[in-house]
Amino acid sequence: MNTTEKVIREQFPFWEKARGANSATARQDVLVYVGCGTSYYLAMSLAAYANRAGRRAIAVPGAEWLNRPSYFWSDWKNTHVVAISRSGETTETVAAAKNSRENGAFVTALTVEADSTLAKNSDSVVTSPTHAEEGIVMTASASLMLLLGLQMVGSEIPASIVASAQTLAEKLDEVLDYEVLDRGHFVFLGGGPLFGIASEGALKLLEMSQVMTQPFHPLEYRHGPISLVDAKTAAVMLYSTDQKDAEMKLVEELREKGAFVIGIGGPGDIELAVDFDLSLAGLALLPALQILGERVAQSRGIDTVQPRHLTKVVKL
Ligand code: F1P
Repeated sequence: MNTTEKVIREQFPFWEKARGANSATARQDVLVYVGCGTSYYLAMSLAAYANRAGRRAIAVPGAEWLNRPSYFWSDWKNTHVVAISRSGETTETVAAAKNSRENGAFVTALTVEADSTLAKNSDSVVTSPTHAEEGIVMTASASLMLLLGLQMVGSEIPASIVASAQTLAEKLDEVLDYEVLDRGHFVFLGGGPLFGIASEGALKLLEMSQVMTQPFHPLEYRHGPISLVDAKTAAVMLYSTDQKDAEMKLVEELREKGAFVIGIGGPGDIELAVDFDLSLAGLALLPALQILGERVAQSRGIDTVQPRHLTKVVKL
């Protein structure tokens, strides 16, 4: 087992440590979640959960919030920026946090690096320890920061969700075979807070295995992208509770066109039942999606410890 897989499998004790800990509450301002790459996808999911919890929230990529904030929101004094970064050193995120503070916003660093530049340049820090061996590809830290971010907007993370996440990852791992691993185009479908999770699943698989991936809101997929579906396509459907019938219909359509479907929480060629509160589903789904990325990479003989063209921190 390489260290990427080891970190994915060993992340759950860190969730336990983070549950209920260090969760400074989000202020009653407009919440602007900012980050790059995986951290931006966490931002998207967290903004959706925050809005559902009665806050007003948006997610903005680090460089956009730094360079053109007025296209998103510009009442700085009533803004709580949650700057998300595993390393706390990503140039755009750090600069966006500094700029937000200079303009009068309150800034929280959501990071696993408590001594990072980002942490030092924020008004408060939300952090918790994670696996020391995590490499270039972000896995355990992503789950952990999502957990901490959910706690900031009042979500209680039950112990059962930790066990469910682990079980789901193990179950998916058991059923993956060459029928799916060999596909050359992966589509990740998820709505509401699960769109950020689908986006992260797509990024993870792409980074790890160099296979083309795309995320979409489920019903958006029928408006053009479906023209790409053929027998080389695999689709991962992250089912919701509120739109499940429409999502099941879409899955039927994809299967008719030759796609192999992994259904999480509903039907597919592989069907994985879920036993957790779907309102927290994003968190519980992440380890399974991380394992999928690792397995596709392994089936192609790609070492995820040294992913092509990637570095742990992107600095400009
Ligand atoms: C953000 C990030 C990662 C990506 C890559 C480069 O890092 O974009 O999501 O996988 O490794 O950096 P961070 O700001 O969360 O440290």
